[in-house]
Amino acid sequence: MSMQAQQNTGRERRTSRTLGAITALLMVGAALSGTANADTLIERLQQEAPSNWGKWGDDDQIGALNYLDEAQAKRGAAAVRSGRRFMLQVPMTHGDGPVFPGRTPTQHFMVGDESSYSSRKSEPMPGGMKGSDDVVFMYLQGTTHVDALAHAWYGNQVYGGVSADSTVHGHTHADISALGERGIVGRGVLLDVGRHLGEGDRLAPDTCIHLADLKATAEAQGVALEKRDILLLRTGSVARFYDEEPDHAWNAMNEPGLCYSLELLNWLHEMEIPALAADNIAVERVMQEIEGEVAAIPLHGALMRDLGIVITEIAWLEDLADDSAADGQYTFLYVAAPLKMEGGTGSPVNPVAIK
Ligand code: UVW
Repeated sequence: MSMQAQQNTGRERRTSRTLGAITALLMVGAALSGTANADTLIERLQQEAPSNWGKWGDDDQIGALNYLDEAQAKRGAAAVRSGRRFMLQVPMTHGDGPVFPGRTPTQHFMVGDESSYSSRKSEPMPGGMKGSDDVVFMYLQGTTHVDALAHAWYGNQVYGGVSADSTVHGHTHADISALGERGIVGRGVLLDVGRHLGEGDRLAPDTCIHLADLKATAEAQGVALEKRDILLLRTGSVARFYDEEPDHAWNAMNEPGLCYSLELLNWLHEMEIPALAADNIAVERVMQEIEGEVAAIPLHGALMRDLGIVITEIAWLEDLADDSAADGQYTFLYVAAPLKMEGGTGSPVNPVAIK
């Protein structure tokens, strides 16, 4: 088979898997809207759940990042012992890498390189210097990324109670640039749930992570969780993608992740957790059964829209986890700077953990 034919076959396979995943989501959406139009499952569930709307004023756009003040930056810095650094982004690779079904991986194109000069399309600059240029086309969620608080909502309102019309043609409220102005800096804690509760060192597909699992993992690691900690949840899922599914359209539907519960939401609220990051596609399980009904990414609504908790997805936690298992230190200074993409739904990010 020619390379072109192989590429076409691969593309067709990916397209059909992507369409399958989207169809599954649409079917779930149709089922939900068919049964519960103005009163969806997530709306009903969230009536009992905690909310941070109004806590930092009517115009607030950064939610629980308000908790991350100077004192929290100093608390994070106090966790640094050796100075070892861990970069938590997955590689950005042309046409490859884990993305949510329906999104395409990063496309990277060279605009100018040595071939521009050897083909005489360009001339060196006066004095002889040469240079390269390139462009990317990518989903802002197409690699390790931070989501804007208004990126996910239910009903007609986004974070803070602002109309969902504010999302049209670019977010005018709670976009990613608001988080980019603030940055995410504080004490990070790795909860290696995969290593402590998984098979081998990874959680099996379809595993729900509950509050009790987070607490059991912290206890097994000998780490005391404190108010305003930034929590990094390792499932082993991104590593599984690279080991077992080099095709970008991974089976995101049955990835392990957090599962919705009021108990979890109340705990996150009481602990004033500002941000969560995970090595899976959605932090939570994509499809969840709650009270006999199916919901897709319900925690996106509960965390971002209602609590203003900032989430980071597709994080690379393997090196940090190995190092932490070796030295028993699961706390560190965590620093992540989303890009100031005005009106954007999210931002690629390369978070840094410094131990
Ligand atoms: C999904 O969970 C769909 O990913 P994101 O939050 O990046 O949109």
